[in-house]
Amino acid sequence: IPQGEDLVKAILDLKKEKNAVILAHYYQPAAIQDIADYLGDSLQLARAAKDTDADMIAFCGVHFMAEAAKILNPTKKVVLPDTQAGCSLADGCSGAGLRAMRAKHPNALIATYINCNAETKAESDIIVTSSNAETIIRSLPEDRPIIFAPDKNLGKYLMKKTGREMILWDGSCIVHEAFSMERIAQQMADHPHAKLIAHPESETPVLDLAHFVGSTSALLNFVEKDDAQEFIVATEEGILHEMQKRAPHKKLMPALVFDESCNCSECFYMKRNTLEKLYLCMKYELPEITMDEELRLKALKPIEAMLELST
Ligand code: CIZ
Ligand code: SF4
Repeated sequence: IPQGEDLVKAILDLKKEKNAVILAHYYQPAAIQDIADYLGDSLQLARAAKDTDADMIAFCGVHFMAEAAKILNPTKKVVLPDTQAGCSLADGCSGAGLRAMRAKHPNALIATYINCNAETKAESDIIVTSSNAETIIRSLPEDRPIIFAPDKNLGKYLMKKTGREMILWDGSCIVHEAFSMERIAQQMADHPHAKLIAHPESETPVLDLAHFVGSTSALLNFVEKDDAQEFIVATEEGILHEMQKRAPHKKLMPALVFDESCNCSECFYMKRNTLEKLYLCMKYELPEITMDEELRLKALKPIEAMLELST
């Protein structure tokens, strides 16, 4: 495997040779973000995957996101650097689990966060992301109960925002649950001019402390546009790379976590991807995401329902 600058060049050569596009999530290691053709959050990347005319999509993110790319654009070859790049939310909610929940609440609509695998999507009525969840929940018929899966923290936040009761699946993101309200309160006392901004996958006490709560893209926009010059950021630390590029003169601090030996929260799954593995997956076109067509069509339906409702 080439190293350093040669590695970057080899990846760019492969991209041309194979007419590939590199999509990367904001939580990816900085070197991968820098080489990507398109950087985005889960909703933006799903759209980019749907619209691309490249022959191969090298998806630098976690497994469920690469699956979503395949669901939306099945004629493309979708490869991802490491199939072990999972997600605690996706792993904690199976299609069978949702089916059992539907059996208990037969009249309910199931709204599922995009952080789930294809089987789980296939059992859902509509998919949401953190950018469009509020709008979508508000648009659901008032006379139907709502089951919300798999993130209970986002679910609780949405119930508060929309006033809609929901039956919550008991799942969470290990990265966003790592934040310590006590340590963040101390951090705010130490930096009295800093604004705390948080992703709604964080726990309620952190969200209650925050000056602003929003999706990955909303947090980026907020830091860029807001008058404040200092921010404490309660979401995965990878985002600070792009945030700092967009707001080069602002001071950005990762929010503190329970574990006092760490100074930020990193998604271990997202960080499994490396430039070396990206090179290898493009060269050998493996590991490739494949999907049974019947499952794909079932999983596509609730994603299309979401795309229709979000601008
Ligand atoms: O995986 C995540 O935690 C998030 C917030 C993904 C995304 O881009 O919405
Ligand atoms: Fe999953 Fe959390 Fe990692 Fe996002 S940050 S991929 S929700 S484990």
